[in-house]
Amino acid sequence: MQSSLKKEFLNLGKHPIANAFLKKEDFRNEFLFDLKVCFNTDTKLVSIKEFVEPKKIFNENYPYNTSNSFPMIKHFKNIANLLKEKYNPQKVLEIGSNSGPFIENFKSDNSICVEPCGNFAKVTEDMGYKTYVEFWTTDLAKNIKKNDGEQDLIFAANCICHIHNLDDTFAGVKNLLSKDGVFVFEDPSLFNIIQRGSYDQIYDEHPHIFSVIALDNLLRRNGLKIFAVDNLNVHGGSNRIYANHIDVKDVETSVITNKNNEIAFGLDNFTTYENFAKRVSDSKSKLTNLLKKLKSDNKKIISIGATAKSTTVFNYCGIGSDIIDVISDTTIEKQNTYSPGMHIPVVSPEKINMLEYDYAYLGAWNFKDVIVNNNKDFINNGGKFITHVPDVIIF
Ligand code: JHZ
Repeated sequence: MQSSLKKEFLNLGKHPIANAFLKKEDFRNEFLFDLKVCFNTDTKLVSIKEFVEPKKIFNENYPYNTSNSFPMIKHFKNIANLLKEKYNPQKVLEIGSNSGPFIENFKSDNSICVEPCGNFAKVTEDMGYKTYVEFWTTDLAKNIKKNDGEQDLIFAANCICHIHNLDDTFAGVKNLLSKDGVFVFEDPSLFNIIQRGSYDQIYDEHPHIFSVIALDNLLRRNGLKIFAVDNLNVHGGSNRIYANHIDVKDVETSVITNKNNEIAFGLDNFTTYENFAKRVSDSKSKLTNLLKKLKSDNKKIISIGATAKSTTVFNYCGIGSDIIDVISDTTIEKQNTYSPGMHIPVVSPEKINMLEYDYAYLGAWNFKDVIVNNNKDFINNGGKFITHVPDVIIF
């Protein structure tokens, strides 16, 4: 896709697969790639330069279980109910259904899942949903149309920005969506990332980071258009995009407002990205200086949430187990492993006595309120949190 128009603005160095938590015996064979980020001056799309082969990331060992981030279960129940009320879809398809927190709100006899990670496909299959254990492509869309007919609601959360070929992705949706059908998808917002300086949302799983302006360009050239946008708080700020066939319905004001805000902020302008790169480099210096100083004062530091985001921070900033003793995470699949690249041990929160730690770095800063609320004893004991979003601070 028009690679000649891609201008690089950020180089985060060598990175592992952000969710490939590993055992000691696999350290030697760890896969690394160059994490660089580009801006396409034609479509305005922000993408990473070197894509990682999807099968290396999304396979039967994929550990990110949406249902483990407890607030997300409620989030998906709410949106499922809202979509039922608004559109009353007869047939529903979810692309990237993971462990099923969205689809479980729809009847299994008229709902279909698409999920390339075998471990999670089995979960929705066991729940009674027909599940295609495949990557989303136009070919698959054609196959589903043949077997199951057109779909009235096609939903995807934190999935479309994972797919390399967006033209093929949107052409597939166009092909399978019924005449008055809606395509609803949510992904982290580029606007929020640039505003908050959360460069850690850039990693192999996110080959693209979406602005509304770029998405509108890409959808339109594939026969779809955005008719509404919701701004969400989840994952540090996401956009929920409502799209339909290009010739249906009027465009709501939320689309125009979002596009105008993005343009006023400069998301269509390369200089904005050059400035962001400077902020990222400053954030690295501040965070590493702070952590090194605390360590030289003999402070004990834990990180909460073995996130894909913290993989980016630790690898970019060179933060290893000499600085962070341990990472705690509620996901069983991540426990008793080591973090990708920097090899910090990951353990269950149940194995941790938070009162032994002086500082807790928020690897899952997007769940700050939940984490702070769950750690009252740590705070009462004098424990402090550290975050780098939107700025490096102790609180
Ligand atoms: P969380 C994921 O990124 C990956 P990550 C993915 N690629 C994507 O697109 C984005 O989300 C949007 C744990 N936890 O949701 C659970 C605690 O330990 O921020 C999770 O492992 N204690 C699909 O990995 C992790 O933190 C807690 O109290 O950056 C949170 O991961 C809570 C609330 C969570 O996504």
